[in-house]
Amino acid sequence: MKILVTGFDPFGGETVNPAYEAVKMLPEQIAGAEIIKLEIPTVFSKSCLAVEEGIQKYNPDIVINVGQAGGRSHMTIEQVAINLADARIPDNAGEQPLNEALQPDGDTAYFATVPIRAMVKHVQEHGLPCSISYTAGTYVCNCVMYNVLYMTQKKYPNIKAGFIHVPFATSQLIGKPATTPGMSLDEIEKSLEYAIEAVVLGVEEEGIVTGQTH
Ligand code: PCA
Repeated sequence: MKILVTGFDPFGGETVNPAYEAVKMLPEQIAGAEIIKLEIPTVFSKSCLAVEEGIQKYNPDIVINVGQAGGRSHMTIEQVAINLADARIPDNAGEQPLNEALQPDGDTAYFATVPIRAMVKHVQEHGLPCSISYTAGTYVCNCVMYNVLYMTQKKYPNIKAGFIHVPFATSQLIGKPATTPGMSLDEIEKSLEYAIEAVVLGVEEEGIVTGQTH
């Protein structure tokens, strides 16, 4: 089994992106699956093309894209991507789409096709916090998650895909308000590793209680 794992480059004034920093730290194999690592640009028009180039080059069975969600306290596995680009800040190329559809002929939303509840459970069972998120935002991460799911449905039906958001790394908290949450890169990397391991091992996901009341 081959798994393509991508991480974004730094954006929004940060000098690192914990997503790619943690992806770089992943082992070459997880539970016997080959891990292929790729950095992609935080640019609406380029990020998905970079993922597709990776798909064509490496022919993976699974694609996991990883991005930074500053302000979240732990790793979150995204359930849904929506057909909307609405950028609060310009991306790394100065692009700032406002209230635009990502794909005029795409579905309103797509769900991740990896077993997200099994991933959450497996990370938690290793003593690290992890939960499902029901919004990947409306910026470049949602754009990548949406377009990868659109693309796999239309062109690469055998590929399963999912998106993971990670919190700020501890080093990024310097100069931010004292209440800003973050995790060490080691913890972020381990969380990612267990999430991926759950997919490879086919961890059972029946009967796991998740969800939110607000
Ligand atoms: N996080 C941003 C884009 C790149 C990244 O790492 C997001 O959540 O949209």
